[in-house]
Amino acid sequence: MGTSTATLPADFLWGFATASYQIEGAVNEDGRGPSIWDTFCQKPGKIADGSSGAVACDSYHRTHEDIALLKQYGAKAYRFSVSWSRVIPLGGRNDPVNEKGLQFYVRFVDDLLAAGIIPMVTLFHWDLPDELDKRYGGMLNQKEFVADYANYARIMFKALSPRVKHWITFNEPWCSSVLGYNTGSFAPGRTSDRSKSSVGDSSRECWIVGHNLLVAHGAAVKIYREEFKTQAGGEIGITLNGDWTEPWDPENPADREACDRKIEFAISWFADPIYHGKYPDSMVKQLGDRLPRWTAEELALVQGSNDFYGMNHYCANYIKAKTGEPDINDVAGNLEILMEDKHGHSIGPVTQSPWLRPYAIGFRRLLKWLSDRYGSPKILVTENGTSLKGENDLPLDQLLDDEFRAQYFRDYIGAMADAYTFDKVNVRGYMAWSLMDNFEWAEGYETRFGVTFVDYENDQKRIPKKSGKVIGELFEKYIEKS
Ligand code: PNW
Repeated sequence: MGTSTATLPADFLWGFATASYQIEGAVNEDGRGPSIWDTFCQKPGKIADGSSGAVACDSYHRTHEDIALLKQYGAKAYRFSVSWSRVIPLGGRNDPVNEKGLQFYVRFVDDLLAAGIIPMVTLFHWDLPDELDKRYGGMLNQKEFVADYANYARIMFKALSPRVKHWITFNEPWCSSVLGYNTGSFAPGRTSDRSKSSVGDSSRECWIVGHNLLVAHGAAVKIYREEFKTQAGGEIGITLNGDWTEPWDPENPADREACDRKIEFAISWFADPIYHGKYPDSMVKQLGDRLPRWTAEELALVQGSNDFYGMNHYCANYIKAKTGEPDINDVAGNLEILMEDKHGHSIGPVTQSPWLRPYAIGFRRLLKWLSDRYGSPKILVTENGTSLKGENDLPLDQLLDDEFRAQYFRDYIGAMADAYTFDKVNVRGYMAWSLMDNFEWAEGYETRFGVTFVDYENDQKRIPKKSGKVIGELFEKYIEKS
């Protein structure tokens, strides 16, 4: 819980988040083309339960149910993403636009606004049109990818601006780069590990993809600022993910240094170029010429390209410095990421997600860390939430009474209010992950993150959990009355 005198400002924007491939389903409907996730899910062994987003929450047909939920929870805003291949089935700048797909999002934005809910649109939440991957290597190909993404972004700005005033270019480029091109655990699944993929170079491709995503982000921001922003009075930024770090051995200076290095490799990889015009020294030092160099033209697009900092945050780790030379495929900064410290003390309780153990004070500390490093930017928290160990196996009445998740939100939203009130962090919005249980990528449907239960066996019926109600009560308490 936050300190009792902590508050949040009257205009604080709060609500819930989702992503297209995780909720929409209807993958073959109304002219949608396949994305790299449709293809990836078909490969045996890639998704824990062998599932896919083919039906998911069926939100393509249930936008009214989703809006009703948002209203019921009292949300001011909703963050959702657009499926690029629904709008441009083949993806490219010379490929046809699918008017039916585009109109789906136009109508949805109209319906949200009519319900008094502010839309926040993510242009890219991992579901690249599959054709672009096949045609020219997708995100690996800077020239083609940036031009195609810029074209797609302009189509969406034209269709939805000025009614949409909050834009996110990319969700978690770290995940697209590292999980997609280093570990190979996410689409398109490229890696040097030949037991997982026949193609890929973990030591190089992720750094190229990260670089290209930044340039594409910069190109879209330039278009928005030159052609749409003034009239709309809107804002645009990128969403970065990153966990907090604590030293495995606080007495050891190497572990303490490794804590910052871990955040640099996860977050500053993208945020330093945007706010400081360069990659972090720690990355240049370890990666040498495997890290692309910034050209003047690229930097002109990337530096200064955030109107706000989009922050996805879930958890924390203990960090232990490694001593030898870094592995060629290392992406973390030559360190171990651990759940327990030197004394065997766990950073937080176990959840259904192997990487996620709650540690709310880390949220406050990371907000301060980002604020200090990047000159007090406006921060919008675009995701925060938790899974719950064994939730999927609980009887329904117990599943709906998700006190563990409710407590997570009390602790994390309280920590954020503390950061705003006492550390003067300029945090202005918060979207809980997620509005409802959905397709949790390589984990399939076994892992649930929703504040709403989705009954996949019974017509995707939605039933609110306790945590959905708790979030509204928390913001009612913290937000100052204007
Ligand atoms: C975020 N990790 O992803 C995504 O933006 C969501 O789409 C996703 O559902 C949510 O978090 C919950 O997982 C992450 O392995 C996925 O460290 C995996 C990791 C981090 C973030």
